[in-house]
Amino acid sequence: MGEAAVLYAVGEGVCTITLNRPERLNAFNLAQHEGLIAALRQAERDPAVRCVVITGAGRGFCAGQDLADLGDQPIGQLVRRYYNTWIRQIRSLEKPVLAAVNGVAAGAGVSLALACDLVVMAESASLVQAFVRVGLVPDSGASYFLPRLIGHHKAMELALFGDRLSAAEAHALGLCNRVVPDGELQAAVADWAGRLARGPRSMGWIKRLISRGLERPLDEALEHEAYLQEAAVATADAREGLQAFQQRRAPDFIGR
Ligand code: T3D
Repeated sequence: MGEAAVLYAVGEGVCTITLNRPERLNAFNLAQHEGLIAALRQAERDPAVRCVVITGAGRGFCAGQDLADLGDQPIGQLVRRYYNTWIRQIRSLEKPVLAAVNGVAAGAGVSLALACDLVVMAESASLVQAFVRVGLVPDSGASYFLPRLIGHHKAMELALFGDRLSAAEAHALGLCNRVVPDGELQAAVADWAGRLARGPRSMGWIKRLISRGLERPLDEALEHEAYLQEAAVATADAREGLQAFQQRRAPDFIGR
């Protein structure tokens, strides 16, 4: 049997999901879709997982659809059944998800990174809105994420021309949180992921609130905040946070 298309590892509260088709720059075939969907499901269910990192094996992060292995499903079915599923999983997972963009991301590979809550890019990594280059339209949430993150005109420029955007350019536009030297990506990601994995239960609810922040009126946001604050204050982590503050020590959160 060949190597798994997606690798899954958990250590110290951090689940690392690695797309593992390096010879194709981790482009998606069915095995990789299924592996990613299963990995995200497992990360969601496992209480030991408090933060998720998604990265790619080899020199690429993810080159979008594998253009040499399109399978025989109609394209709409492929998009709805697979791409849309893992995008929704990432957005609804009540744990922070961090994209460690180790190399080039293209097409749906960019959408994969943008769907994550935090994006750290290696200096030599790049983003390509490749859809137009092959006569397609943005999918996997690209038309949703791009204008929200960078506005209509810049989103149109990237989507219409499909030019490669360096990590520095992506950072200047606000498409990633940080750019680090290639050799420091792993350590930088481990540092952030470790901090998130030691965070309180409320992190999942923070994600829920911020993710919906742009979509709804103030009154609805205020009510949802009040509702989730009631849930947060009832957690062991909130009790620990308060006690730690009073005792002038660092809190020891357990994620519940
Ligand atoms: O079913 C559907 O189509 C609907 C879903 C659509 C979602 C999408 O994501 S559509 C967009 C699909 N992706 C692309 O169009 C990207 C195609 N790849 C590229 O444009 C370039 O490879 C990159 C910009 C990503 C990287 O360029 P570069 O010069 O760094 O690498 P390379 O030499 O082009 O690629 C290295 C190898 O990876 C090469 O194989 P080889 O020659 O060494 O055997 C190349 O063929 C392979 N590769 C790269 N991208 C793909 C791929 N193989 C299959 N599918 C790919 N997407």
